[in-house]
Amino acid sequence: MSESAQAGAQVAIIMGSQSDWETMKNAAAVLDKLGVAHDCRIVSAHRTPDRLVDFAKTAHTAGFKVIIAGAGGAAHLPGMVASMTHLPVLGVPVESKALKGMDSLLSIVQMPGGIPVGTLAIGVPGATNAGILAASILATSDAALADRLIAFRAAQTDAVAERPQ
Ligand code: RP5
Repeated sequence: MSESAQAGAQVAIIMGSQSDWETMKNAAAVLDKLGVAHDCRIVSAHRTPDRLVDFAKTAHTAGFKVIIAGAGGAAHLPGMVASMTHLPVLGVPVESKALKGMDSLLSIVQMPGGIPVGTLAIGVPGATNAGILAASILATSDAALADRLIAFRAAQTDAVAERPQ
């Protein structure tokens, strides 16, 4: 990455294509709600391999603490990023048209021992949970964020009706 991270961004949200944004914007949205600065970029393992190497090798010095990587189909992005950084990488399998994201899921989840990618669910729930999980990781050393995360979860609980309407 030649340009520096957005001021104070601790989470990088990267995706293989503009077409992944519909899914990955849900990770950004929940990080916004929790007040976690993030930086969103398109980094393709297949179409922009040099950008991928540059991003992964400089992510730590750029100030990122967690990387969320979403990709679909032959989804090499999260694993390739994880191979080049010690930062935690959360993988989001984007739902593909042909195989409904099963290809993405299996591409991301089956990492060889030694290079972990924390793999979330296919599609929007996975992107949302990747954002929450990134915040949870950061909250282990940020008491104010932990308070916001606890409040977020309490509000979610309170929003569940006792009975169906
Ligand atoms: C992957 O190929 C991307 O992550 C995306 O999910 C999929 C399709 O990309 P586009 O053809 O829409 O650019 O690399």
